[in-house]
Amino acid sequence: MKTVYRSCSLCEAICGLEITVENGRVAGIRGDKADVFSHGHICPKGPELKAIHEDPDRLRKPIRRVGNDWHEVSWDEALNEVAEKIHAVQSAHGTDAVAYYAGNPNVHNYGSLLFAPRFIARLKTRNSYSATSVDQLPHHFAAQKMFGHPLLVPVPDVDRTDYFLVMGANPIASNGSMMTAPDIKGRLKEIQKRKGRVIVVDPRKTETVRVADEHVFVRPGSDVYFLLALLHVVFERNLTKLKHLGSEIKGLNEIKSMVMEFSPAQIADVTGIPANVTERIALEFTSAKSAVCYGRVGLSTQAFGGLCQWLINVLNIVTGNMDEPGGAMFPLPAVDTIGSDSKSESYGSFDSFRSKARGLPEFGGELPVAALADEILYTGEGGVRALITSAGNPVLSTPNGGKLQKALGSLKFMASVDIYLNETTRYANIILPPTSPLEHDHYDVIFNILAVRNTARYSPAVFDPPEGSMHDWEIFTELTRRLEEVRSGSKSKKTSRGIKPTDFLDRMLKSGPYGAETRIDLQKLIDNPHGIDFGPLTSVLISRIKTVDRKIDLAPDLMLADLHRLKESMIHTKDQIRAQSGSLVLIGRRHVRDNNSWMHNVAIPHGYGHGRKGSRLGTAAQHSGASINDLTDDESIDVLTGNAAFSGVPVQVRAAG
Ligand SMILES: Nc1nc2c(c(=O)[nH]1)N[C@H]1C(S)=C(S)[C@@H](COP(=O)(O)OP(=O)(O)OC[C@H]3O[C@@H](n4cnc5c(=O)[nH]c(N)nc54)[C@H](O)[C@@H]3O)O[C@H]1N2
Ligand SMILES: Nc1nc2c(c(=O)[nH]1)N[C@H]1C(S)=C(S)[C@@H](COP(=O)(O)OP(=O)(O)OC[C@H]3O[C@@H](n4cnc5c(=O)[nH]c(N)nc54)[C@H](O)[C@@H]3O)O[C@H]1N2
Ligand code: SF4
Ligand SMILES: [Mo]
Repeated sequence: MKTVYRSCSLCEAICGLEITVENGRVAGIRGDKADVFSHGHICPKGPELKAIHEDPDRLRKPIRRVGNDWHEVSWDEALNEVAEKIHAVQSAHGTDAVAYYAGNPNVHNYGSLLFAPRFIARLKTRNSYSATSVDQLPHHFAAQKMFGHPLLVPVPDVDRTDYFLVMGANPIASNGSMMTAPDIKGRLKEIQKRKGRVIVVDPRKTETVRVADEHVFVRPGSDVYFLLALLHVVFERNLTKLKHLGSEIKGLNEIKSMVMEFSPAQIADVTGIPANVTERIALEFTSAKSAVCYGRVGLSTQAFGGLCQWLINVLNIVTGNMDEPGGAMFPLPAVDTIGSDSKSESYGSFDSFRSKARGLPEFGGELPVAALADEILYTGEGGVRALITSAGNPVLSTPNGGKLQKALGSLKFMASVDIYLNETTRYANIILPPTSPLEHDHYDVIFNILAVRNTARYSPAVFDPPEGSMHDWEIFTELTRRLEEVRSGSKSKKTSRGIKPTDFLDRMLKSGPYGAETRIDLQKLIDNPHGIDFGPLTSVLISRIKTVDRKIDLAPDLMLADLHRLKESMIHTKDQIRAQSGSLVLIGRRHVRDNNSWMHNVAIPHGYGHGRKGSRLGTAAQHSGASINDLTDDESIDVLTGNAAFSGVPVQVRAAG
């Protein structure tokens, strides 16, 4: 019997787990009480890592599709075929003819996070997509434009705030997002214990609303007006406080004149929020000892998602709550990819090229995934003819999934790196299944950049990888090597097992912000299996700003320009509300036992629709409901950022025949 301590890779809370192993099998998974960050907390999903590991439906060998049948093939054959087909399609139709899609679990897997980028770069394609553009893209967009780096995303300092204004997030079900905070329920209760308040702005009475002090109902998609009106009150009553950021910002006057047009009374019809409520919340926010506004998926997936995330930052800044305890703060992670990033400009590129069919701009080198189906269906020169996916299920997770499904059927070649045969990977010609989450080590490179406390924890593998299996990162390394070989027509002398994720980790830890001070390296993390605590967040923003002039831009040109679209839309919306009173709009949600489109084999109840033909999941999953994304529209995007706008979809409901 042995006990292994590691973080849970299923959601952003990164809870510490205590996993006991007996006779080569998981005997139990509990919360690790000694964990420096999560102190024993877990949710019902954590223990399901055992079920995923043991799930007979989980793929363990590469498989090839012949017609509707799947056959096992050797790794060597499978990897060669993928490399050869990529090369063949690119030779015939150009490098852009091969597209790449990265799904959500990649950010929970440091091997793929660190090694997939090199493969994607070698594909030399403009058709790179990810789940970012159906999720948090507006956060990165606002961060890039205001602070100069897409990952300089502020997180709410929940452990010290006195006033938590939550918009479009349901952390009690999701366990928090762009805010790594294990046991968020406990942390919210602590706010209330110290006489602070939690206010939730949401169209639905959610699980989070139930533990909050106040629920503000908002008409879906109208939050941007509410944010403008809050700022209106702050400026009109001269309540701005800039504190230490006063000399670091620019654009204050532009903001001030712009919000004057949006008074609480003017936006009341559109948002459904009475003027006196908006005014009161603005006053409470500015008079609280500390306050923070936080907006998540419900805000990002709107037609004005980019403006929403921008205005949230502006509100926190002009009320003296940015980079201050209890406000929105910036973590200083032990592996600091922001601090070490010298060319942030290229990482945060925007509109340096556009998608062929719809002319949508790229951000950070990626095109909006809402454009993918059209790129595949584009028959002219430059259309997508082959697709590689990694850890994703865009047929269920992206708008108008039915259209994408049809498009996938028309591809010349598709390959997927995934542990399941799902509604998307079933269109692949080859599926390359990596090791299970318990068979590889892990370090939370991304979530420590978004965490409410500075900590570090290394997760060793629980089991050795089975003979003849491959990790995600090894698959990418091998694909890169073989692609180079077929391209050059000669065997490469390089061995594929050169640098490992741990080499990178050790180096980054040593050169990171705590490397010299606490002599932190991989060995030190191994010696501290419950993690190392570096304490609460500190004011670090000024030293981390990456804009060219080192100023925080409160009023980026692109945001100001997008306000014109907003003003037109406001007139529009008022007409629509009058015309369609009583009609319904569809919004998204999450269930605590869910994980996007997967885990439906092992946990109960977004991402349904497994009843589609060809689904191989268990019958429970197959009968568990329809896909919301069969109803959402791929044409409906936030024009500014390209993020899918699939919350607030007008629908008609009638009795089934
Ligand atoms: N209508 C609507 N649609 C939404 C949303 C919404 O709120 N409403 N939310 C959106 C959001 S926020 C997101 S993030 C997307 C998610 O959308 P996607 O990222 O496209 O889909 P997931 O369901 O997360 O796909 C997970 C896949 O990864 C595989 N997988 C799990 N672990 C690993 C691993 O370690 N390695 C590999 N190679 N594969 C692995 C699983 O088998 C599964 O097939 O959905 C979006 N879609
Ligand atoms: N249990 C579980 N946890 C998860 C996931 C999961 O599938 N299951 N997925 C993970 C992923 S990939 C992500 S990105 C995070 C997301 O984490 P959260 O952002 O917390 O996501 P949701 O729980 O979907 O909460 C979104 C809320 O937005 C509200 N909403 C919808 N439209 C609007 C609107 O127009 N305005 C406002 N104000 N609110 C609106 C919805 O009613 C809902 O309460 O969760 C992660 N954690
Ligand atoms: S809250 Fe998230 S990280 Fe914690 S156990 Fe549940 S799924 Fe895992
Ligand atoms: Mo997500």
